Amino acid sequence: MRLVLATHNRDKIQEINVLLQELPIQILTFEDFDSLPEVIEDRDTLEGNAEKKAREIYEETGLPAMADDTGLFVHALHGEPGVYSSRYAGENVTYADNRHLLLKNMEDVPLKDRDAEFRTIIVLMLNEDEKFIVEGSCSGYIGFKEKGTMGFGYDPIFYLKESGKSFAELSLAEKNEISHRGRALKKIKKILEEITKNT
Ligand code: ITT
Repeated sequence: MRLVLATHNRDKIQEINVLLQELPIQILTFEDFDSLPEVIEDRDTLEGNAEKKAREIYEETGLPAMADDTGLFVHALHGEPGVYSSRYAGENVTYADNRHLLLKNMEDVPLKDRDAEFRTIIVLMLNEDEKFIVEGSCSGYIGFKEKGTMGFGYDPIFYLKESGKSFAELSLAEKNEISHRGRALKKIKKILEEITKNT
């Protein structure tokens, strides 16, 4: 079975590849195609955007496609940046720009009110009639400064309550074990195991 990852985000691809590597599946990315269209994420929910990405890439390639849409929901900011996490500081910004704006907007928020949650929705589109939707989330809080050098995106400012470590202080395997994406991917892995068992 071949599966196309409907994402241009190399950091996500790395996390997904590690978790699904044991499956008898050939994972393809945008690099395996001459050109895959950039899907415009114009829906106002994670599910809407994940569905759109998976569907457009499925229609373009004719192959099963899987898309992940993720957001960081900060309670003190009424759920911001949420669905707009990749463009929080504007269009064409860096991960660091987004983190700096978030830290600035949280400047006066005391530790007890800094709770946040990562949420991921993954849509797996096998064909026109078969679609699976799973979710995964991870709770933590926004620190006062960046810590750690691993991971990507908001990882250096997202801290876990139990250990006080930021996601950027965890190895890829440690992050995958407890993260929003790791949790969603474990559900997808079960589905794919069933599918490949019967083919
Ligand atoms: P695709 O749509 O091409 O998959 P994207 O980077 O636009 O890539 P999302 O909209 O799902 O992906 O992600 C929004 C942003 O949230 C992303 O750009 C990162 O800044 C951040 N993000 C996503 N997953 C993350 C993670 O596991 N750790 C830290 N930040 C993450």
